[in-house]
Amino acid sequence: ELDPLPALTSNFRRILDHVCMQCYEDLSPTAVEDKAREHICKDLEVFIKRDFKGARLRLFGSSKNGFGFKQSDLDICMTFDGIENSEELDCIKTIEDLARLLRKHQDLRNILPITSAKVPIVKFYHARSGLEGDISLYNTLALHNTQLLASYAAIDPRVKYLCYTMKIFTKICDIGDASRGSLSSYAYTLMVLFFLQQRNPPVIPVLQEIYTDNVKSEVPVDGWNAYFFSKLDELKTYWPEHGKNKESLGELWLGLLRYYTEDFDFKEHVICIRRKSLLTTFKKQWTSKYIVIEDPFDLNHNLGAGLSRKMTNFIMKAFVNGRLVFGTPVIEFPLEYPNIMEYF
Ligand code: 3AT
Ligand code: MG
Repeated sequence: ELDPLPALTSNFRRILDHVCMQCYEDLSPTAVEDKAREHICKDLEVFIKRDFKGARLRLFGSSKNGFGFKQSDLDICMTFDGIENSEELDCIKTIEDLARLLRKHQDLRNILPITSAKVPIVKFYHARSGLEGDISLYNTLALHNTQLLASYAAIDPRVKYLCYTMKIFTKICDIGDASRGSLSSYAYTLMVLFFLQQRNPPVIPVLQEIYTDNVKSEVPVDGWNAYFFSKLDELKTYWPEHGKNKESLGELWLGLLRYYTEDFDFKEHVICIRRKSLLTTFKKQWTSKYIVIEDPFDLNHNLGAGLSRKMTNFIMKAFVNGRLVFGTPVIEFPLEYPNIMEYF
């Protein structure tokens, strides 16, 4: 029932490329800002080591995956040397003790332990940087999925441009906040990666299906296999399609909006980045939801599980509108556009 789109003019193609590129230029942190994030994490680690012997803090999420905004939160994972997993730990007590200690740190405000959630965390505001953050315990799979996303971002520069464009699109359309019933940035990033894997020719491979020695490697983490091919300098040897896709950024961005509004059958298939062949919602027994996104490591986790029917429709409408807006040529790129920071 969608109206056909007119053909892209070469001028409009350039405008689309420019818009996608600008999303990255405007909002990605500088090298100095990246350093500052590392510095805050290290400083907090030194601070908590006074009370928590053997504690380690590591950044993950968009501070590390290559798709961070200047204002993105600091996602920090806490572990202890010599303790393998959180089962050996009283998580709720640790979080409460940690919150008590963090209140004494001079740069931190609004310390808030949340122990009722599935993953207990302490939230904080770092006053000197203006960044919010949270510390979780043994969020080990998230460390691995962060590395997986970072590897995809390193394969082709179009990956990070498109993921930024997608994140900005979802913020502006107000469909990118999992705490308010929509999907997380992480879920939308998986949607971009899946599209790029399914494109013909593909822009990126399926790193979880590339093995160097023909034996299925295993990296066991919390009962799941977190293996993926990470020797990116040897990728060409194992993935001959590398570099075959020559589409421009704008073509891919519009291609993505068209893919999720015209081609992809949400009822039938799962958005799944760990394999090339399509996975059915039937096989997963995930037929009660319309948007189904499988976590690449925790295969029981459907990132769309929390979506209401109403929110699902709202998200799909945003994609339909996006297809129309980005698919209808304009002559000139508006020089005056609303300050994009207002949306964050
Ligand atoms: P922002 O720039 O902060 O919006 P992000 O990628 O850091 O993007 P979040 O802060 O929401 O996203 O999440 C931090 C990391 O936690 C990202 C991912 O490694 C993990 N994560 C987030 N949501 C999920 C989820 N639903 N399932 C599994 N891992 C998740
Ligand atoms: Mg984050």
